Amino acid sequence: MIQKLFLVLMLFALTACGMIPGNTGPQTTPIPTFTLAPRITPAPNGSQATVLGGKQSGDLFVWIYSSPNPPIRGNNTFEAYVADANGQPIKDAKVSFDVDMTNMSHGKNLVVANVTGEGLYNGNISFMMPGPWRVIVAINRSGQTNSVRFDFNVNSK
Ligand SMILES: [Cu+2]
Repeated sequence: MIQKLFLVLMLFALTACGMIPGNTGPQTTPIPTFTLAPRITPAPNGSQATVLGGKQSGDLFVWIYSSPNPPIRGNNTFEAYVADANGQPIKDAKVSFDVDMTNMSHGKNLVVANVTGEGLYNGNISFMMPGPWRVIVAINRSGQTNSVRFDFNVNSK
């Protein structure tokens, strides 16, 4: 009886969130690890945050930083550092963060990042609940877009 009530409550909670996920198993997505190319310097100027992950897309290298790290439910500052294959910062891109959970959808949430210079782009991201989330970083340079996806967990606090 109690179990049944719990199930109903669970369903209600999931439905309230958006949609019922196809896979209800626990989906903990590890923070991606990345082996740095020898000539790339991963430390962006001025950023004190710990790197959340780094990836390559075409001739671009992208690192994201979260403050706090790991990210928490509520407000976080995300920063992307974008460099070319020679380790030179890409300073003139348009960068956005496409934010959603990986086990359910919270709808479209696109954060346009601010250019803060020297290859850094930042934006404020609010995570509605703890659990598995992803941010797709889109980097647009003169009409061409590279997208890099980062999967990570958001803590409750
Ligand atoms: Cu959710």
